[in-house]
Amino acid sequence: MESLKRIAAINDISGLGKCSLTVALPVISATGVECSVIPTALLSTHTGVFSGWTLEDLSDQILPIANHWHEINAHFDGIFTGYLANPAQGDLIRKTIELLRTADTKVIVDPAMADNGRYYSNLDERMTRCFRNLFQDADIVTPNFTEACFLAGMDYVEGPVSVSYVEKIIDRILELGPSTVVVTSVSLEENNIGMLSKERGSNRVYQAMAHELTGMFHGAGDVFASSFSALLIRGAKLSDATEIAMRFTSDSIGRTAERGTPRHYGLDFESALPAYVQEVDRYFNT
Ligand code: PXL
Repeated sequence: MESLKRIAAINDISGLGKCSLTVALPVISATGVECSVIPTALLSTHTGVFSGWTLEDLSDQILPIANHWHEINAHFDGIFTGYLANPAQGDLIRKTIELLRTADTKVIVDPAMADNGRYYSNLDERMTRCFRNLFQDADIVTPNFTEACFLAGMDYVEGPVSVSYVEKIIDRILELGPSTVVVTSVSLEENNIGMLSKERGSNRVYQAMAHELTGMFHGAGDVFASSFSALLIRGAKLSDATEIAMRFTSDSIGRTAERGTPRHYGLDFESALPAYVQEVDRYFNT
């Protein structure tokens, strides 16, 4: 029988406005994978749209938690990192990966720092340097288009872009260390949005596209990255993990728009979970 896989999710906990760990925990569990957590910061809400949020930086907790897990020989099939409260946390995460990684651990880095051509509140280009360093330890990275442009040192362009432009960005990111790059929120034509990915040593760019609903959907990147990471760690093929995670994300976006769920509260993934759990079950059990 398939053994229960375990992911260490390293991300912030924003109490309200689903993103980061309040997405990673339910989505990874629903994918049939155990989710252990190292919170990088505690916030009252995420920092997009909301103002007046509180933030407690948890930098001083990261290594003590990782050291404890190392001492008790906890095994992780995956390490999945996201939002960091400051650029210095990058080195703490690299030490954490060194402590927790074994030969069969996949490291997935989601460089959550920017969207729509701009850094999130409180963050700046020091975060790009931080993630470039962290990518040396990553197997798979999942930047959105804005983050990918910043990390590759290429101009952010609004609106549809060509596959060759995205491939150039991906090739520059592959040089930083990861063996697979998945760029999310890429528009290749009006009203379409999706993912482009490429693996080192392959010259094929894989695409998964969906119809785009207008407007900003907060936490969509976290829903995709959490589902994608858990599917991969559970053993899905890269193309299948991309497609299933994208379907779940666009289904959640569709339900958010349909039910009029306030967008800054995060994606309405709850109503998309039952169909997702069934799809995951069919995928791994047939
Ligand atoms: O969804 C990415 C994210 C994660 N964590 C915090 C954020 C954001 C985006 O705004 O503010 C705290």
